[in-house]
Amino acid sequence: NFEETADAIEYRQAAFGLIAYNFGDMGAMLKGKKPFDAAVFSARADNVAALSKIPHEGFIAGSDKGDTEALAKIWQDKADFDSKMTAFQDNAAALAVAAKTTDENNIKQAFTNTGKSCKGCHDVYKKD
Ligand code: ASC
Repeated sequence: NFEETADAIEYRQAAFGLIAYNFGDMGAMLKGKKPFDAAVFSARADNVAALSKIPHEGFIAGSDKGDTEALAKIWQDKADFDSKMTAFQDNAAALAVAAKTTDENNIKQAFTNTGKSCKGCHDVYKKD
């Protein structure tokens, strides 16, 4: 367990930073900003799927106070927040599965679904 809310905030932010790096690189490949490398793409999708399980534990009570963009609304609508986090994890797991195939449409759809999970939660629960 975390000693202080600052530790919980740091923990979840570290995971989100790694998720953003891995997901961003996948997006660069899908958007043609760099060559598509199936092995790298799949490894990054595996990373995102594993990392997606990390942040939730860091959203402890009171950790809307501090160096964070997390809104207090998270703890007011905790059940909805939790279900959005689970949906993100499910989408990320599906993306990791899709990334092991050569079905480009399926990969792109799974990537889009995962990105929507990110944005859907940020729109409601993250400061602008
Ligand atoms: C990213 C990133 C996000 C999401 C979101 C998807 O690469 O840093 O927060 O994708 O923009 O819509």
